[in-house]
Amino acid sequence: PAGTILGYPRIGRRRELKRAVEAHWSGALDEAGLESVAADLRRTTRARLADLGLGRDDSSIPETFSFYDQVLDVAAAVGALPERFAHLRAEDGSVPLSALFAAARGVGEAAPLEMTKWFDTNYHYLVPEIGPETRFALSSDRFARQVAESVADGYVTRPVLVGPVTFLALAKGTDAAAPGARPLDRLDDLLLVYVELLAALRAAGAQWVQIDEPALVSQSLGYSDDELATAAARALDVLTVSDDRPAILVAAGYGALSAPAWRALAASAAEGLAIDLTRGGVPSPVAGLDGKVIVAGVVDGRNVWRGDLAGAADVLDAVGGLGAAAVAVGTSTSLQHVPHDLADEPDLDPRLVSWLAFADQKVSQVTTLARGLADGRDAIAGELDAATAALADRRSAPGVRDGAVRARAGALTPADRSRTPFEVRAAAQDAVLGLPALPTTTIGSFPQTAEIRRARARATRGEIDEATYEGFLRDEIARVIALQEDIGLDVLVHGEPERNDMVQYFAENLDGFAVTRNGWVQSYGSRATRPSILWGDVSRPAPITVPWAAYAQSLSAAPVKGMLTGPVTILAWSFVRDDQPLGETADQVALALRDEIADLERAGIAIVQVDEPALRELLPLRTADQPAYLDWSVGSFRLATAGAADETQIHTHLCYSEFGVVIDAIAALDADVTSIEAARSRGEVISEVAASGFAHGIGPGVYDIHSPRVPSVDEVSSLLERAVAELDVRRLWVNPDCGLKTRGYDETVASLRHIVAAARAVRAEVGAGV
Ligand code: THG
Ligand code: ZN
Repeated sequence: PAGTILGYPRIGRRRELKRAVEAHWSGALDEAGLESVAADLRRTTRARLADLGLGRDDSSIPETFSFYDQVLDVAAAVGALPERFAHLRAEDGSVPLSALFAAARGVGEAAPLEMTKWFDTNYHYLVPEIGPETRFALSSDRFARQVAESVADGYVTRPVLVGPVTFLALAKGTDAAAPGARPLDRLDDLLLVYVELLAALRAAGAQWVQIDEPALVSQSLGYSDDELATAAARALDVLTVSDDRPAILVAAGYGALSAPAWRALAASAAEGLAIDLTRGGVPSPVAGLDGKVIVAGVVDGRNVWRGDLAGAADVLDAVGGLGAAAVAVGTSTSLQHVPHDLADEPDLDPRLVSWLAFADQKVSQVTTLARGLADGRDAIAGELDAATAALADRRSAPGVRDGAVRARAGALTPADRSRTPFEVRAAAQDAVLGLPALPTTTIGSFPQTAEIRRARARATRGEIDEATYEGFLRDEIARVIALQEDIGLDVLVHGEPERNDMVQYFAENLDGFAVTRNGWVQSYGSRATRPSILWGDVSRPAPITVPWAAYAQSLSAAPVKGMLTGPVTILAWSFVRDDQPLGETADQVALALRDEIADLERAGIAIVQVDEPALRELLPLRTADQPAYLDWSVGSFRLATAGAADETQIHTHLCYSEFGVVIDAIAALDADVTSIEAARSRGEVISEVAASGFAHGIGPGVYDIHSPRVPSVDEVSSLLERAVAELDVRRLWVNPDCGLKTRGYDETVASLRHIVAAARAVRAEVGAGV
């Protein structure tokens, strides 16, 4: 194929798949109905991609449909779902759709597979559990059926599988694993099933198969570059032995290949290699490329910028010098990380639109560049010039560079990122706040009820006027404040009823951002977000959260926390401009938040929480890149918060418990109090925090809000006792492990009453009084 993409969004332009899957889960749509919606989506996708110029019958169109997750699909196909789901198999041993969904969502006592981030994207996959007891066997014909379906439709498309090395490298070991044993040790056993799977794809009519091996770009999976490269070489040796298979395209997106991986792939008998050329330069020539097609990933699969098309054409020329048998144009990754189509965004400023490319526009860029490869650059001169002109327009457009923002950022000094020593601040804060030992609080959001969502939707549609909507929000805040006082919490929140999404809310209220109407991107399973587009210099036209926080504080004598989202998280969950270093953009957001904190202080708010749940998410995959990231990310948080008075207590919240590499960074944030997840790891993180010497305030989450289960008072007390034993009791806080937005009120109230009771009991035990 002359041009191809490594994958395409699969949720549907209007989230058709989400609706169908959730209808199926609720019992409103039977399995046949769901399968038929899915088949329609696949059919529409193939037709759309052919219309955009990908070949109908030359394997350029990838098949990347998934009901839930591409890693889960492979786990099901190779029979690697954990034993606790074995009883859900069909009589012939195959894995039905119901078992796939059970593994994703849990059923009865059987907990779902864990979910974690797919490389450094905002997509989350389900983590396979692999141990000595895992018996690999071909257990689903779903991949082959999709190939047959496309053939019947008049296409020859390219099935896509997460590759064996990546599948195992992303897996976690089971309890049955011997000490030191790792999932990748099971490679040879797994390969036997891949050989069968490839034969089945061939029999169904596939001429090419794409084997995704992005693990080969990562140093964050617990395997060395050499281990992964050796495993890839072994895998391709085995997979290419038989002729009873499609040609193999090994795809390694999400970054530059390690040198050993590049050599191993080139030396293998795979027929094609797809590489990411948007991060790092063109790799050096190596032996073995002469028999291969290189799919040059010059179109970025994970940002929304139209980009430099002429520059991409230059890179293609350079790839031509590597001596491969052929060069094709590709995307750097699957397009699953970007929205479907700019044509669905009638509200966006046309000038901004002219700088952007969503999935369909990126497919057109690929086919344009492919035409240039085939017919020469002159044939696409018009398109190249138009892209170059759009870039120039973007550079000079109003708002992209704001003199006042730049002057302020340019005048920053290290003093702007540092506060007085923690002990001094802590004493000043204790005097102002007068909190008991083990103060109780929540992370910020209260349940977003159907009523709140309905009111917001009606306000958006103009069915109720602004004053009515604001009145509704004030009543909601008053209700949440009264409830927290009744429960007996020490530090209150206003509950965030005015926010749809903690990032989109700030994007809507800051200059430099645009928000989309239909720009959904799958986050996991049936869930999606609409990332905002950060296109210009960021500034704050007016206070954002202050009126809500001040109103809430006016209702109670207890301190009410101001609630902000931190600069790193705002960047991590948006599409961010690519024309300047992330650190510069982060500092602009930080300055806007710094002003917001100053206004909150003036409004009488004594505690401000600046959440950074994504701090760990943006950590680069390669260790050499990590220190620079931690430097700017921590620096921007400190810039946002260091203007606060000593008496103002700065909190932060992080949504995970894998401290490891980031513990030093968390300490460097210099927040007065940090709340983290601890409940799901049964408090192990408490020991990690203690061992790290972390000496600021810490709120290890005492129960898991991701489940509706109400924790008992005893359970919470024992977690607190463990924390008291290991950490400085003066620094301990008591809170759930995340926001309560997705929970119902019944379980929320019951759980919060239990943690307040547990905190009081443990206070009495340690003699701290109530
Ligand atoms: N906000 C944003 N990005 C995020 C998160 C967030 N990325 C990481 C993490 N949190 C992802 N988690 C979720 C959890 C729930 C949902 C999406 C991502 C979700 N979405 C609704 C859905 O798909 O039905 C739609 C939400 C909406 O209407 O805006 O439930 O918190 N920016
Ligand atoms: Zn959280």
